[in-house]
Amino acid sequence: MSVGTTSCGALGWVSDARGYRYTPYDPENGQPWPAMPALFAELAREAASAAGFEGFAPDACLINHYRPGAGMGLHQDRDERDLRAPIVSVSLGIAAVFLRGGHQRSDKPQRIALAHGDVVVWGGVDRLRFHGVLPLAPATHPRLGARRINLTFRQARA
Ligand code: MD6
Ligand code: FE
Repeated sequence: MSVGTTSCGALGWVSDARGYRYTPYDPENGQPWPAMPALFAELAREAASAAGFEGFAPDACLINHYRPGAGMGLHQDRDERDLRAPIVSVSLGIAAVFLRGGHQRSDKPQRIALAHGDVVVWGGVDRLRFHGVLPLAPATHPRLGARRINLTFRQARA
């Protein structure tokens, strides 16, 4: 089971034969990505600020859609230009187990439960930790049904 991905904001995340990168256009339709709703950007800025990262100004929001059985392998997020900026992650829908690893892929990850409405700020000395999501257990959320949506706000360009 895989994760469905799209984006909003000035830049979106694309993976194809040329690799992984941020682009201003959605390759599926050649159009700019939908604008990032102002309320989303504000929420991300406030969450970053509450965690000690002032002036966060996201230009990309990745939207990942999971069904039960889907998960995400351990990875680092290092394609943003300035790694001093944090990433703000918002989880919606059914619960997930987030894996918070170390700075080596082989470091044993800590398991963190993420529920609807949870916000994680991922920055500073922790910005390059390996992390992932265990395959989701079957469940149904009253608002979103049998799915999880994760929004990650990034400063990709600045
Ligand atoms: C997810 N999140 O929660 C996947 N990356 O579905 C991530 O890969 C992630 O939550 C960077 C920073 C925060 C994250
Ligand atoms: Fe990530």
